[in-house]
Amino acid sequence: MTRVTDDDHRSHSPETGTQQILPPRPAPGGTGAGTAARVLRVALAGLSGLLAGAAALGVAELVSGAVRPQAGPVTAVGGAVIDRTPPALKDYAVRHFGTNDKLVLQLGIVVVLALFAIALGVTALRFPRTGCAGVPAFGVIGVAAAWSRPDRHDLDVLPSIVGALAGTAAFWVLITRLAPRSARSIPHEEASPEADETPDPPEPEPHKEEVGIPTARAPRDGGTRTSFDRRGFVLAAAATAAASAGTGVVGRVLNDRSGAAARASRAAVVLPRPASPAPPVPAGADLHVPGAHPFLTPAGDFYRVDTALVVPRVDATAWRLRLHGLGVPSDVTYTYDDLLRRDLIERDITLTCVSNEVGGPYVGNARWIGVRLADLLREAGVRPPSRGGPADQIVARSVDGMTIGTPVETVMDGRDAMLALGMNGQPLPFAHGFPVRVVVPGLYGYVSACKWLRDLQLTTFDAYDAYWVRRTWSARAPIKTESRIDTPKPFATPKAGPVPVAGVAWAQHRGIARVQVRVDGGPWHTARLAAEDSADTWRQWMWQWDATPGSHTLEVRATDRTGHTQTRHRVGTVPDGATGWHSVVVDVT
Ligand SMILES: Nc1nc2c(c(=O)[nH]1)N[C@H]1C(S)=C(S)[C@@H](COP(=O)(O)O)O[C@H]1N2
Ligand SMILES: [Mo]
Repeated sequence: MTRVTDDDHRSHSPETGTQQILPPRPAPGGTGAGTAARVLRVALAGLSGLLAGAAALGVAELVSGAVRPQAGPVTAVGGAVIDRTPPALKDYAVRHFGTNDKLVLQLGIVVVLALFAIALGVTALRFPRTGCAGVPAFGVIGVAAAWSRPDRHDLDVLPSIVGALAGTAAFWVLITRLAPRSARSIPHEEASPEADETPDPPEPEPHKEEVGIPTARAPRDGGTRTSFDRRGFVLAAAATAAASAGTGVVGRVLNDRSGAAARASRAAVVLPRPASPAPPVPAGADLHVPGAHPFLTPAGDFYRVDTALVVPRVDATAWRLRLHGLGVPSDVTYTYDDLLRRDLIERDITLTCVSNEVGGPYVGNARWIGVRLADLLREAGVRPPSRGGPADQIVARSVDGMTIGTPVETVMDGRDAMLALGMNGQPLPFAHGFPVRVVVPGLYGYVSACKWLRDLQLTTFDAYDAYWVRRTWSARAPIKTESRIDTPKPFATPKAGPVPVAGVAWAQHRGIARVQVRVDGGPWHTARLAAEDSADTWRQWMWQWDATPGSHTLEVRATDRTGHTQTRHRVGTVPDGATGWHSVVVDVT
């Protein structure tokens, strides 16, 4: 250890245990300039922490560009947070932030990180080693998060490790620039007590023993002890900021380019004419009531619910699907072209998320093109349980580690369960599962609609709990009969007289038989139903209301073709979907 002593204040003090770069308190009668310098130094220490954090993230982004976008620390930590989010909170987030929940989560992580980085910087003024050790601690969190993801790759830990190293180095360089001129190095936290012989002089506070990590070789100006290497700090700070921005931008570009092959593979897809086309949508399926949702949901407006902070971009030419498990004599592997060359079916199917609260937006209707899943299963030797098959659950796995369990019986009962390749006439959008996803009419998405599919495994419900089932959601979840008022909107102020009340109702695979509306708890009125496309799609409805001035409550309920009328009983979305009647309060003028 190199021992450096102070020139103008020979250090005679015992180690008191406080290690600091803070200048000693100004002697009585000290100047206000000294105080200002201290404040400045604290601010710059905070800035040092921030810049070091930025450097860590920038470098991590760069490295993730070489690994994969999902490996970036913010994404990894965000993913790990999602994995551990209690169902009620996840549901709350989905509802209140909508599809922005992911942005909110990542911003939250960055804000927390920034606050801690500032705190570390300020801490380092007094405890430089502790402060510096805090930076790698964040790296450890990033590594642990990346390692805990269900879809982890070995190299996923690299961005956090390299980022933390870079951040620590930047932190050290910046913090040491803030050391008082007189203290030409950083104090040692476990300094040796060699200097203990001499008693502690009362004031100024003794200068601490130091190890030889020199600060910038600033000329000994014999100035006050509140001075530090300003020029060195400014240069180091500017360099760190530039390096953070540079690495961050290059990392972004690399991460973007990593999707190029996937984009090219999607652009090259030509969906063939389906062997079994969907019948044309009946003319009367869309009532075109202003303010009501269209019968077919454009892909760009289609709700999106998933745990992916970075949308997986899969190269269809390299994609493989493996089908295996209980009752499958030998594994089968399919390429994208294998599926594309088969007889394809085209169907209109309404998807619904179990997290959709009564009246909520997480439901959409699209025209899907794909391979009938039951055909693939039968060819592979799978029999449904009712025919003596040993597997009652088919577990779909995605490239991002999602697992979704679906009853084999349901997939093979004759409904149009499919491996979808196309949505509304186009290859699947990346956000909706390109190259291949599952669609099963009548089941909530979390038990059927696996996006970015890569593996299908036959097993049993006893043997395996899928992702959301491990998080207290029900293992089996048929979609409940529901209806929604789309117009008028809540707290609308329509004029007295005829007001169209309209919306949608759905009971996929059972079909909607009737929709009723009532005002202020009065008698039920039967709404006019739009033409039915299929039992697997939602159905628009409309009722002409003769509105009278004042505040009114509109309520809707649907009855499906099994004769079941939507229950009034309100339950939340956990564990298997919300129930209750949707109501809207309006103020007629
Ligand atoms: N890989 C993957 N697939 C997934 C999910 C997911 O988080 N990851 N979410 C499921 C849920 S909960 C729903 S409701 C549907 C939503 O499909 P969409 O985003 O195309 O509307 O996708 C399902 N498939
Ligand atoms: Mo969902």
